[in-house]
Amino acid sequence: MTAVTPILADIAFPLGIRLTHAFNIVFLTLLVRSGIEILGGHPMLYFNEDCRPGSEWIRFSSKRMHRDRRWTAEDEKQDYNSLLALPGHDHLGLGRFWHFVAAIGWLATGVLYLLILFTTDQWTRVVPTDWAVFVDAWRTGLEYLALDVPASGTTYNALQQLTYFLIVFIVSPVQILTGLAMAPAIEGRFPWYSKVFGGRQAARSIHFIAMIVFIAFTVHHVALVIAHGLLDGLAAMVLGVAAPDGADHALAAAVTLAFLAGLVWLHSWATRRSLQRPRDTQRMLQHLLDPVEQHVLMPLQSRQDWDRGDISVDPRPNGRPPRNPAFVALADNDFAEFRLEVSGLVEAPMSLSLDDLAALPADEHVVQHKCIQGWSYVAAWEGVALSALLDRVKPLPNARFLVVRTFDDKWEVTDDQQGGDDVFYAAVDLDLARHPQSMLAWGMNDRALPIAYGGPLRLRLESQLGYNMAKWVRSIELVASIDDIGDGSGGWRPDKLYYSHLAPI
Ligand code: HEM
Ligand code: HEM
Ligand SMILES: Nc1nc2c(c(=O)[nH]1)N[C@H]1C(S)=C(S)[C@@H](COP(=O)(O)O)O[C@H]1N2
Ligand SMILES: [Mo]
Repeated sequence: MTAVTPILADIAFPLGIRLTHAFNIVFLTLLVRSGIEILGGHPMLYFNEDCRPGSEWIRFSSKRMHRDRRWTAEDEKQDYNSLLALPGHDHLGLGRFWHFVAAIGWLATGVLYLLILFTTDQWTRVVPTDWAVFVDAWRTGLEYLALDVPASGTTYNALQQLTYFLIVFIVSPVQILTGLAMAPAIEGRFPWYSKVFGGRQAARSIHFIAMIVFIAFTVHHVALVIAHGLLDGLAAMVLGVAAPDGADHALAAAVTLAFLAGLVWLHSWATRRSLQRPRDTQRMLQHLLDPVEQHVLMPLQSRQDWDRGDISVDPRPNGRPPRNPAFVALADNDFAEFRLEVSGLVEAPMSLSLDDLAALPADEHVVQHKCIQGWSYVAAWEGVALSALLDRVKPLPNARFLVVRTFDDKWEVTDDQQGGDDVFYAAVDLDLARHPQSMLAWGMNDRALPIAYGGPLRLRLESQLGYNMAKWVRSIELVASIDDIGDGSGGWRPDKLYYSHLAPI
């Protein structure tokens, strides 16, 4: 082996590289912790699209509940500790807010990093230009195995260069692409796209595996930095100083400690704020994400058209059927007396029986249902397009939202701190209601809509996550503002569980 040359002797990282390296650590740690929170929403991973209980390849939960049929998907959630998850304690909605805000920051950091790499000669450090790098990496690997610190090449040794290349140019893009493949708006508009990864559930599994790769890389990376000389490494990556002296070492160590302290403070602030002031946190993060979701994701209209052969057998439902007397009496009489009331800011209010609804032009879509928790299934839904209904009631110009109210008293959480005594409702933007695959469904898989899945009438919004697709619909009111509806967050779950009022991702 050749004499060990001082590693990094000739790298003085420019400021841009040093800053993006630091921001990468900030956003990545937020992404991992919030990702773990999301995982807890449905702590099972699959490589199939119907998520049948027992078909997962891995689970992170001790609950085993599919032996009887009284559980619903909500019961499968796992609440993780706040040290692990952001914010922890079963706050899926807030976890997702943090994940998407951090993802935007991480993407911006990545774009900046790539701009710096490729507008200078910095890229030569991380992009191999010669196949010999593989042979060299192998040799370097053997040297590490012999517990030798190998000689560096021009800057990094071949193994370092290859792992940096893989993380930046393979694993990061995979993480972004699989993340987007799980957004219902994108899956709905470009159904072929998530199939590239083998479907939404495979994308979710790959997304998780890539996180493990990130964590493994980071552990290994930091170990190597230490093996190569921690203080030299920090001087290069924190101060941009090559061939540092003792004063540089001290300063680099101090800046690093201050950075780590700031990082810990940020995480604990985000966690405490989320747990102590969830409504404020919801509003704050919603404010940051709304513009992106409104302009980029909400306009995407679902064009799903699955094969009937893909329809899932006996999927898990979510939410327990209402128990209030009004609903029970209607059900006892096969919903003959059921009337859907459509009112509010409309020219022609209506009261429609199931027969009236069935007499309207019928649509059918074979589509995938995606719950915010993570699970999915495929079904055929039959019903009337919301746009066809709206054309009949004629919304007034100032109407902006449909408030869809239900018979659902949420009796199962009435004693809960979530305050479940208010009925379940969903507020739907008029534009979204007019999407071609937004409908009021009265049929499922060629049968009358079963009560378990929202019979006699439920909402379907195929470019969205499932939580606003109100089941057991009772009435629709058109309104100009949702500020005074419920707690003003745009739906029962947004009100009680701090979910986003938009559900395209
Ligand atoms: C642009 C970047 C990213 C986007 C757009 C994104 C998007 C998403 C989405 C949509 C989900 C929810 C999945 C569901 O509905 O079930 C999710 C979950 C998750 N994300 Fe990300 N993500 C990104 C980056 C990352 C990174 C960098 C990590 C970790 C290194 C990460 C770790 C996780 C984990 C652990 C989960 C939960 C479990 C799973 O679905 O695998 N994400 N992400
Ligand atoms: C506190 C944790 C970290 C420390 C102390 C650290 C330190 C360093 C140092 C000293 C270098 C200079 C080159 C070398 O010595 O190999 C470096 C480069 C690099 N680090 Fe980190 N790092 C940390 C976390 C991370 C994380 C979490 C990632 C990404 C997952 C990452 C990705 C990279 C990449 C891609 C380079 C090469 C950058 C370039 O040459 O343009 N680092 N890191
Ligand atoms: N009335 C009512 N509608 C509801 C819910 C609910 O709890 N009550 N849950 C929502 C959620 S979170 C999901 S994922 C879907 C589940 O639909 P499914 O049970 O037909 O699969 O219904 C949505 N509509
Ligand atoms: Mo859901």
